[in-house]
Amino acid sequence: MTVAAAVALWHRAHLYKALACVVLTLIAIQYLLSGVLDRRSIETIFTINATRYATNNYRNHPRGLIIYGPATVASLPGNASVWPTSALSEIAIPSKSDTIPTGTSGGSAVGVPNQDASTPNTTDTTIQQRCPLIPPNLVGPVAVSLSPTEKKFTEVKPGGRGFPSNCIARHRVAIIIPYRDRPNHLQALLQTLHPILLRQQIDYQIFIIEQEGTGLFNRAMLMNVGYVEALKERTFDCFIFHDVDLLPEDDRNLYTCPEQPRHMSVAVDKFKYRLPYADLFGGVSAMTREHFRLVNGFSNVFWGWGGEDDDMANRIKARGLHISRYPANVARYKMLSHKKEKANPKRYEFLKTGKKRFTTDGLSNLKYQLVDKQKPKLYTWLLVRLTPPQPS
Ligand code: NGS
Repeated sequence: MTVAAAVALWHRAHLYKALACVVLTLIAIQYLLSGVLDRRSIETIFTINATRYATNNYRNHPRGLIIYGPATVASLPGNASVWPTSALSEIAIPSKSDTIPTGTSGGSAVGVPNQDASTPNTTDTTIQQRCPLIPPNLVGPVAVSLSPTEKKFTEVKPGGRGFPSNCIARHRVAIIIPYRDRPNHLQALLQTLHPILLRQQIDYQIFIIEQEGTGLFNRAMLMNVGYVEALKERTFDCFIFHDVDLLPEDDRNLYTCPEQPRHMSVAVDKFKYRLPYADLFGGVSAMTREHFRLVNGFSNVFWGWGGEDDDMANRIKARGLHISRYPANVARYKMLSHKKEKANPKRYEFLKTGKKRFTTDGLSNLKYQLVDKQKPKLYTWLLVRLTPPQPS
């Protein structure tokens, strides 16, 4: 081969390389543009980022999205006008699935007020618009106060119900709070929660499920009762299970249910705003009505402190679901101080054998008596007598 022929060959090889680069760049641009509104591609991005955070020990980095298991961004809130860029680096786009639920559980078509629950006022025919995907009045971090204030909450209806007055809510949410003997905590939580939920433009109702008597507390069973009793009132499509001692510190932590069960109290001051372990599902968590039924609710066998939330995490995984989370700089909570409760010595044993009981222990064998029910201004209160499940 002559020198000239070799040079020509060399040039041609470079030309092919340059062409390949151009083609790849065009494919990448097209992929990015088409993927921007495509949830699947966002999921891929999230999966990559989640892996990066996990492998780099950034799991609890305040800017890190924490999603364990296959990532989902089903209803991660996202809108550049509301979310600070620090939170938005991985959550930039409202997902298509963060829309009004459809089907039997769902909301109405646009412009048609929903007669069930999302309609602010069924007699008000002037309200025709669904609320925006991203609530416009969020403020971000909120100051939490432990001292009771004299707020009037004129927008809250008896029984602790609220809904937006100028648009049709996208979410019908029951907030279930297992309760006994913590009046100050309850007061502080209600004062914090109502303004946040109103700003989030959710159609919601707060249920306090109080366990009668002084026997061992059964948080899980109370939450099962809350689910059953709330559904007797209205067809809620989302359930938030909320400890009474956790005050939300940021209103961007939306009280809604994404496509996957969501652990909401990711960063708690007691744990220095770090997630203690990957499968934690305690504190505050959100599940759709369907998912909660699918996993047969919580187990009823956990009397005393601990383990029932871990059992729920196991149920979630056993059903092929996974726990999703908002970033730790948004999903922040302050824990109110209280005496440490007596831990259930059997909790690890129950956790180990839990799988055998998933289908027989939960909503399916729940027994209780409703002793009293009242609707004061800020919540719906139910006093219940729990019947321990018979050993199966
Ligand atoms: C774990 C408990 C969970 C509990 C979590 C955080 O150890 O039920 O601590 O608790 N699991 C077991 O005991 C098996 S906290 O300090 O927030 O009350 O939710």
